[in-house]
Amino acid sequence: MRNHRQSSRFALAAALAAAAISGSPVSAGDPGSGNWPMWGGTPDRNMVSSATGMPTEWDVKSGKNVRWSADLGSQSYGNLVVAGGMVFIGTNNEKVRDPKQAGDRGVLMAFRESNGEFLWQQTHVKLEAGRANDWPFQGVASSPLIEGDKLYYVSNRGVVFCLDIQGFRDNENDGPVTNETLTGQFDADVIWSFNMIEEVGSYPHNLSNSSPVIWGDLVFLSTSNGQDESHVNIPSPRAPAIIALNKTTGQLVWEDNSVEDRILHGQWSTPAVGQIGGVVQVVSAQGDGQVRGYEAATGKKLWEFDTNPKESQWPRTRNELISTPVIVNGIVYIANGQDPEHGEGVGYFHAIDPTKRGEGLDITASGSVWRFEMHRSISTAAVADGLVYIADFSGYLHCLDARTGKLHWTHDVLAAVWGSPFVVDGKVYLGDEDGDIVILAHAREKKVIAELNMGNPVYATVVPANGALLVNNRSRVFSLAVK
Ligand SMILES: [Ca+2]
Ligand SMILES: [Ca+2]
Repeated sequence: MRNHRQSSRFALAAALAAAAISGSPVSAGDPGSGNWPMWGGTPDRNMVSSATGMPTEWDVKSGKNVRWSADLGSQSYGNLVVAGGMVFIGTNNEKVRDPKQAGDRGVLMAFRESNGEFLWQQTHVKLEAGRANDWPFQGVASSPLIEGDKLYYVSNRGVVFCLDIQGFRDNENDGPVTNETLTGQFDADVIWSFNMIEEVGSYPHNLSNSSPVIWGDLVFLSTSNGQDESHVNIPSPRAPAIIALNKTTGQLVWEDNSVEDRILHGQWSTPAVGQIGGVVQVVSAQGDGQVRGYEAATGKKLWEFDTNPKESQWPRTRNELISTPVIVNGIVYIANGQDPEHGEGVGYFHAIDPTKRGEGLDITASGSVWRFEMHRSISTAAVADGLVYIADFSGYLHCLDARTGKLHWTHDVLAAVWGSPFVVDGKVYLGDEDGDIVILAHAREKKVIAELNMGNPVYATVVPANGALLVNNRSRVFSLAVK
């Protein structure tokens, strides 16, 4: 038993986990703009960037190679994004910035990218139902998405928001929503919102955490619909697992509920979008342990793949899906696992070819390119130059051959991993619960370059943007750059 891997009380990695080269929404790569405008940078969610000049040494105590840092709340399970000269991140309200908005809340904060100046925030009181739907002090765990001057994310109350990235600092109240009660320069300007609990009947288990993804006019989200606190009942078996909203109006365009009453626990994965077999598809990892692909424009279900062996049994050997699917060259890569609260266990990492066809829509047999047995994981993969990096919750980072799944090497970080490996500048960066970030060579042979401590647990994934490496620990965000 490795006690140091024990995790603090529930928290949904999620977004993190909670789990590239052009601006085109269907190509694998980084956005190519210097920014990092969504979880994974682009809709394929691959944790890879073409940025260079990333720091490999810094010291958060002495300030070496630290451009700036800024306070967050006490727990920050979302992942930051960078766009429009700003950094956006979800956290909780233990760093109260407005006495009128005190107490336990989910918070989305905006900072200036150049110097870390706090710009504005949106806060949300907790759901009245309490921990069943909105776990205390977990904050906002959705990673926002920025497109143009609009920001999309999901609050701890299960509400999808579209905000103006300038807030009220542009002296304009953007609509249709114009009845905000707080309209100061540090407050958020809401454009529209969509309440997934009221509108589609979602019953989020412990927390709503989905990170939005956009293709065309549509924004796609997981509803986080799940079991109640009994861990037996599913109060809302008819609620969709995934929805598509019009990004301009916030209106529901399509929804799908293929999971029905087979939710193992919660639904905390986040969708990806990519071109597969000539079709733009939304790929969604759902609460029955299955990954499903949909035609993005219509919601027509195209395929489904079970990530668990037939004989497996929840919760001992059957897993849920918290990691985000990654789409590279038409192949879907994803790990299964369980809520960190459930501890360690066996898990699987899959490479899936969704162009294969099987019985009906089930491609579990025909679509399996390869499978790698590891520990349970809530991390998302990084795929670059024929190599796949995937970490598991037990603290092992694996480097696999992308074509065959053959193991090249494993590195043990000796602590639980909630975040995801990230490939940038010829290196792999990975944070852990001990607060360390390990840097290894992006190569077929294992080479550790550095291990640097961030002061407290790192549940997030590093983000390269405009020459800096941004990363947050539980309570602080840092911009790191070679001076
Ligand atoms: Ca405005
Ligand atoms: Ca407004």
